[in-house]
Amino acid sequence: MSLTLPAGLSVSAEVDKFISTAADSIVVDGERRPARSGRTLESVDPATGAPLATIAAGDAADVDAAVASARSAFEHSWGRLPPAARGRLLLGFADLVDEHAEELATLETLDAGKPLTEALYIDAAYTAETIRYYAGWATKLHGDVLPVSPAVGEAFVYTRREPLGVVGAIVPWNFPMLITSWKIGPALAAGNTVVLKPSEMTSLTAVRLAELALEAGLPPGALNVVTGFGPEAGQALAEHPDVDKVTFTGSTATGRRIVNASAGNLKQVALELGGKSPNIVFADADLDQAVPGAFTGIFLNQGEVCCAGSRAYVEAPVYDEFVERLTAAAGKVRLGHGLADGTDMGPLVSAGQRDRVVGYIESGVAEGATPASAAATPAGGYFVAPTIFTGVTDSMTIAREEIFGPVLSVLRFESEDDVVVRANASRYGLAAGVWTTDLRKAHRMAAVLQAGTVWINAYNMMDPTAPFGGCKESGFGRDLGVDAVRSYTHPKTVWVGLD
Ligand code: TXE
Repeated sequence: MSLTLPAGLSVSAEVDKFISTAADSIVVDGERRPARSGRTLESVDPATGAPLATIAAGDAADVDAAVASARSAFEHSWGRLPPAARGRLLLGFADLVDEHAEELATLETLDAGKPLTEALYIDAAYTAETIRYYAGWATKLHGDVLPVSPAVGEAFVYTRREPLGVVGAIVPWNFPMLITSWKIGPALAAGNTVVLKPSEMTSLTAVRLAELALEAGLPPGALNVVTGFGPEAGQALAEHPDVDKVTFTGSTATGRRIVNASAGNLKQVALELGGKSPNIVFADADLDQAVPGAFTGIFLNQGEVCCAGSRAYVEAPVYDEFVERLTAAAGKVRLGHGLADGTDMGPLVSAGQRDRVVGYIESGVAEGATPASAAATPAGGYFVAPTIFTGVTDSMTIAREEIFGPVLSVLRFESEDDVVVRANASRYGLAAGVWTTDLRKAHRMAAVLQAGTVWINAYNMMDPTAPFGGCKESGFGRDLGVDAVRSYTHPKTVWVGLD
């Protein structure tokens, strides 16, 4: 298939060539292949709605082959390498991601819609950094010598940090390659092998990453990719009896299915799910920081961010000024094709996601809130203008449910005690933001907010060293940081009798 782009836009020959071969998108045993069934699915450019790529629609048979390949690599190649060798190969992989950053970012923009600058400086850059960070951990995972007191005899007891085996990684469409790196970086560094199931809407960069891993010298089978639909390929991976752990980022509804599917062989599960994160602006905040902070907190990546600060709680004395300044900023957003110069915000990922977000905007109006959205939306494509709701109450649907689009509810609060109760009254607990110049208040808030991450006078800051994940129905387990790499290991206890 040859790529159709709006007038004036173009991509490199290598991007065009990669897209034209995308039907061989299943990577097993170091080879790209079509689905065993021969079935395919279509990926679209969400900025135009035009077909983008035909990719393989893998199913349980492809998952079986990929898991067998991963098991073999775990037992015979990747899993047998000394840690330093794994670390060196992962460093080479990270360097190749950097070398191909432009190509990867272009693929991500075409597939997911996000502006190219974001794809380049956030997605591609931090994918490389994450893999590089975990390359370092390959040589730093170790057990302990234990001070035991045996009832009988003498013993020397130590633990070894062992990899789990085969890891199934199921990732979503909002940060396809970045979230992939959050899973494969620590899993591979710890000596596991991986079967990756990208979203059916955004599979291109996963396939390209797997090719780059092979080019870097990772053995066939260390990183396999099965593209396909969630209920087929994803479900088969979550159920597979020879998968030792499944790590998932996506919706809370699918997270529940994965927990059920994991019960067959009692595989380990880590879930990073949805959120409805409060972003709290106190009257003593520096509004020159808080307004742009709340803006990127909700509008980065078109609002398709699991930790988006989608409930802004603003203290009464600064409420009007905050709303006025934020609405003015939102009105200036330039929506457009992610590859076009000057685009601030791209389309949502699919027609379905656009319809879901528009449905939420309609529900907000129907329940009595007032929307403001002044930015112009281009014709064609799945664009939704940044929308700011005032007159929102905590019980409205738009204040309770994850929208996953550029829609913000701004709620007024009167006191610290009031806002803590309201911020925590959510089934989610992924992230929270606090804007204040009062140090003591900031730390009091950080302690009481029910969230996996609390940002103070900041929002959406991430780093490979900083654990990320949630509590309550936002899931359990952590991506990133040392917590993540440890979670892909288990401590094996070794007793040596000394008598
Ligand atoms: O997500 P799914 P969807 C939220 C967001 C969005 C909503 C729906 O609110 O509007 O979810 O998005 C795979 N077994 N988030 O339906 O289904 C699927 O193929 C195994 C928040 O696209 O969770 C994809 O690879 N896997 C979120 C991945 O799960 C299955 C990011 C995520 O898709 C499966 C995305 C199954 N039965 C959506 N069904 C975040 N927290 O970042 C689907 N999948």
